[in-house]
Amino acid sequence: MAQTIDNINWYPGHMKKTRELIRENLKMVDAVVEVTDARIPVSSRNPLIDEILGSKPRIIALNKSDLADSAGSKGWAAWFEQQGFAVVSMNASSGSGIKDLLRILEKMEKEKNAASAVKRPFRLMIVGVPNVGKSSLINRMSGRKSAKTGDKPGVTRGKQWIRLSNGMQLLDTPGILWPKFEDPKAGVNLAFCGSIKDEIMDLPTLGMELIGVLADQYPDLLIARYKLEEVGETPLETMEAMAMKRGCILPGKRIDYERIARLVLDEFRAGKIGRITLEQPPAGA
Ligand SMILES: Nc1nc2c(ncn2[C@@H]2O[C@H](COP(=O)(O)OP(=O)(O)O)[C@@H](O)[C@H]2O)c(=O)[nH]1
Ligand SMILES: [Mg+2]
Repeated sequence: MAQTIDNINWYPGHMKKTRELIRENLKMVDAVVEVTDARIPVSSRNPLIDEILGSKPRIIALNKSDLADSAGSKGWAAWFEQQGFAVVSMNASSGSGIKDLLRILEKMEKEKNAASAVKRPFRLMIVGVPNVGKSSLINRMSGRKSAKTGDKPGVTRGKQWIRLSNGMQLLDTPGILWPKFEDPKAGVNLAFCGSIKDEIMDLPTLGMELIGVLADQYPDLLIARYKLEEVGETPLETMEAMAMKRGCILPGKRIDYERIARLVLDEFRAGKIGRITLEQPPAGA
């Protein structure tokens, strides 16, 4: 079952504090892993990320790649690489891709050591918007269950460095950045992925919007999963056909829009409809 995530209540003061905290932590680290959701690599990034991180060596992690279309992730990796970033496709839950991430970090460490006379442990931190998998990644990298998964910002009592098996040091608390909540499209994408409260719009509308996107971008997956003849002319038509197939019917033979919406959102978030990338890289990448 997909979980509903409470939003951190972002307000200007909180945003400013977050930025300051990250700026302080940036002084101590050699590299940053920016975690994104591979299904929505635009919507799942903080709007000021480049400004906040500056020129600090950075790896962009396309996380939850198990849920994303592999062609989509390849396209995104190419696109981010064109922007000059190191990229890794990964699954912080299973650990797949972690080795690639470590290999990139070790290469960064070598470059840094070659350039500096004084050697000290290579230090990193993880940043990203809520629910992209930051805590899961910290747990995976450290090999322990220390970081709480879920969205609540942990209460930080002093910085703790976790020593990794390759000798690097990882900051135990991630930088939690605010999402692009001013961009309605990003808000909807984040809601599709369960990363902000569903209440961004009413549930039947959110479900219908998702069905519309899936009918456009992945009609075959939708047809296969819900045993449809074809996708409808409109999202509403498709939604109604799906409701009939799944028995989401109320007394009086009325469509249970609430139930079919819940169902499609849950199945999408669990990856049951298939591997889906909702945002495609710009053409030409
Ligand atoms: N399918 C899948 N789920 C993941 C992955 N990484 C994290 N999750 C799940 O996504 C949710 C949010 O993860 P969490 O690490 O708490 O994200 P955080 O808010 O960025 O710290 C949890 O339910 C995780 O189990 C992944 O690569 N694939
Ligand atoms: Mg977390």
